[in-house]
Amino acid sequence: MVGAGISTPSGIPSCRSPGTGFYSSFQHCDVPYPEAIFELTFFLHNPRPFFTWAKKMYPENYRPNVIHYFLRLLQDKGLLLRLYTQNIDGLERAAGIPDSRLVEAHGSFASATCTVCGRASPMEGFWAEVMGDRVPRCTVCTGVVKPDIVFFGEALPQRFLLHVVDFPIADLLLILGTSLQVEPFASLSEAPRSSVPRVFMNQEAAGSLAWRPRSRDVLQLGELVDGVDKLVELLGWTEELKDLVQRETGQLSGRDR
Ligand code: CNA
Ligand code: ZN
Repeated sequence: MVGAGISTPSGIPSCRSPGTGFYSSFQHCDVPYPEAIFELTFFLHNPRPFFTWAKKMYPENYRPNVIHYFLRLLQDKGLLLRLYTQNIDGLERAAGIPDSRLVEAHGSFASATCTVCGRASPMEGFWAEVMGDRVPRCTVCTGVVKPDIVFFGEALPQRFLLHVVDFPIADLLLILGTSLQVEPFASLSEAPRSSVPRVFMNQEAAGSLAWRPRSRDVLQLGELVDGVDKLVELLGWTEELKDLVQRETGQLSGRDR
């Protein structure tokens, strides 16, 4: 299970970091309260603040970091049953986690849909509008187009239900970079069998791991990159991860040229 904290080393602020979190960046915008930019009623009334933020999420702006590649290494070694992410930045996919292993629980910017007629909207046109500071509109009915990220009160994607089959058979749960405040995602932390170790790496303790700890829990508090480095070293994978990062980041920058 991962959250916004795994992407802060890629330069994407998490929600609640005081001063730098993206909720604080909306204090001066035309929004009644920061979370409103992810509420459907507010979005339909005034989509501009959302798209001002969405512009910063343009996929080319960010690259996966060592934490994403650690998850990729788990996948390459056949150890990753599933990756449940709350992030909508698409960096797990960019790091090479295949669709079949990924549950983007809060959706992603990979696709977008008209809020009026429900037609899928081509993404090139969508980004051209967003990057040009215009609200993207449906070419058929002129309705506002919304990326398929899950707003407050919206249903999670069908794939989220995979947790029903995954969690009972997992033999380790890694929880990285999340404040475990958003439901129903947060409650997945309680879904593994009670004998299954949960390894939580985050700046601070949070959620059920703070208020209902289990005897086999491992908490690695502090900077996430340091925590992941430490685990990778204990596993003897330091060189392998370094090679993977070099190979992949080389390819990504090669693609830019
Ligand atoms: P959150 O509530 O912002 O919590 C993030 C957690 O990560 C906090 O406890 C931070 O202290 C911790 N953290 C941040 N950086 C580090 C670091 N470098 N080392 C250690 N700990 C760190 O975010 P959640 O994911 O828990 O909340 C769920 C929301 C946030 C989801 O709906 C996301 O869609 C949404 N979000 C996503 C992104 C993204 O896609 N990258 C960015 C911001 C918010
Ligand atoms: Zn339409």
